Amino acid sequence: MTAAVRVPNDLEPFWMPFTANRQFKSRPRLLVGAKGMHYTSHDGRQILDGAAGLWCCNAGHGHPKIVGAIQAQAADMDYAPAFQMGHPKAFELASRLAALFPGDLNRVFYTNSGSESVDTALKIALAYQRVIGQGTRTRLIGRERGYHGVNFGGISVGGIANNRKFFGTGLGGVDHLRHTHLPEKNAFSRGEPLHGAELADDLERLVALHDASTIAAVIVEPVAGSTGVLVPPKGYLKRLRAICDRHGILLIMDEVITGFGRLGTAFAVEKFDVMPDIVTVAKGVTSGTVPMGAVIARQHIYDAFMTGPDHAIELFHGYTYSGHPLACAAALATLEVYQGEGLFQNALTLSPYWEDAAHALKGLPHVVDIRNLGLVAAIELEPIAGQPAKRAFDVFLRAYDQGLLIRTTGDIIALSPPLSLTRSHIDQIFGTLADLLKAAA
Ligand code: PXG
Repeated sequence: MTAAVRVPNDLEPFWMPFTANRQFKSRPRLLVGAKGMHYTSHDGRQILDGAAGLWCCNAGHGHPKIVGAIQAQAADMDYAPAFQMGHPKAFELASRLAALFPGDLNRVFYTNSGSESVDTALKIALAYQRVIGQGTRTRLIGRERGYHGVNFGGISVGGIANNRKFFGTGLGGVDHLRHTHLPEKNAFSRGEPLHGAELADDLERLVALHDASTIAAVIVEPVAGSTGVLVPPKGYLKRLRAICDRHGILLIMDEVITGFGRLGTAFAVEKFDVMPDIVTVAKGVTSGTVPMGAVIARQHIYDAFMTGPDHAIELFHGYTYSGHPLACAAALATLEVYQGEGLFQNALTLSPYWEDAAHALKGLPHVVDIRNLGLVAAIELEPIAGQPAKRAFDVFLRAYDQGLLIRTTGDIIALSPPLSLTRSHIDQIFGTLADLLKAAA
C-alpha cells in the first residue's frame, strides 16, 4: 500500500496551539518575514505588530545585533551540557539579569519558556520550605483569572477555566485568591485603578481556612495579561506582600509579560516597588528570538539549599536546554539593545501618549472598558449575545486585513507592541481600531 502523497505545504498535519485550527486552515494567515515594527505576510503586505509577536519581541524584529550574536554563537559552540558543566555566557547573563533586579534578587535558574519558569518557581518554593524545616507548607495559592502557562503546575495555580477544565484536577492542595477585576467601580481607569486594594485581604481568608503552616507560596501576575489585562488596584501588591510576610508565605511574581520594559521599568517589581521572593521571566529576555525563561530568586532562598556535602546536587531540577548557548547569546545581545537604545525609557516616555490614544476609543460602539499601563492596553467589547469571543475575533481578522496584528482573548483586545515604537505607530494602531469598531457598529 502506498501512503497518500502529501504536498510539502499541506496545512493539515500541524496541530496549531491555542488556535481555531479549522478557521485558520480555511483562510491561512502566514507570516514570512519580520523587521523592526512590522511583519511581512505571505501575500506581501506589511503588518504593524501591535502585539510584539506574543508579548515577547520587545526590541522589535530582526535587530542586527541580536541576529549577529545568535549567528556567531551557533558557529562557535552549538550546545554545552547544562548539568555538571557550564559555559561563560550563562554566567555572564545571570550576572546581568541579577543587576536588573533590586536588592538580593540575584540568583538565576534558567528554563526555556514561561510555563517552565512557573513550574520551576513553584518547585523551588516547595523545596525551599522543606529545606528550611517548614515541610508542612505544601500548599500553593494562585488567583482567579491568573495565567501561568500551560504545564500542570501553571494550570493548577492558574485561574482561567478553559485552560483547566479539560485536564483533570491538577495539583492537589491549591487554592485561589479572588481576581481583582471590579468593572462596576474601576471601568475606564487610566493606569492603576483606585478601588480594590482590600482584595489582597482574601489571602487572610485562605490563611484562616488552611492555616499558614500549610501554605508555601502565593503566585500572581503583577498585571494579569492573558486574561485580558487586569491592572492591579493601587496598593494591592504591597498589601499582598505584607500579608505574605506576616505568615511566612513566599511571594512569587510572574513577570513573563511585565518583564523587560513592558511597563516602562525593567520589571514590575520596580514599577510597583514590591519585593517578591521569586520572579519568573521569559519572552522579552531574548526579545522572542530564541526560547528562554528564567527564575530569579532572592539570595537567602539559594543559600538555604547550599548545605550538605560539596559533591551533592542541591536541587534536583533542570532542563537539557537550561541556559542554552544560543539563548544566552541572544539574551546578552537583547539586554544590550534594551540599554543601548533606551527602550525601557522609550516605553515610559510614550506611555502617556499611549494611554490617551487608548482611552480615545471610549464611546465607540460596544466598548465597555479600556485598561492600560506602560505599553499595555486592553479594549473590552460587549460580547455578541450567545457568541462569546466572536466580536473581538472578527476585529482581529479585519485588523489583520488592514495591516495590523493585535491579540484577542474572549472579547478583549490586548495590545503590547515592541518597545521601539513611535507616536505614529500608536496613531496607526488606535486609528485602525477606531475605524474597525465604528464600521462594526
Ligand atoms: N506566565 C505568564 C504571566 C504568561 O503571560 C506564561 C507564564 C507562559 O509562557 P510560555 O512561554 O510557556 O507561553 C505566560 C504566557 C496572550 C498570550 O496573548 C500570553 C502568553 C502566551 C501567549 C499568548 O495573552 N503568556
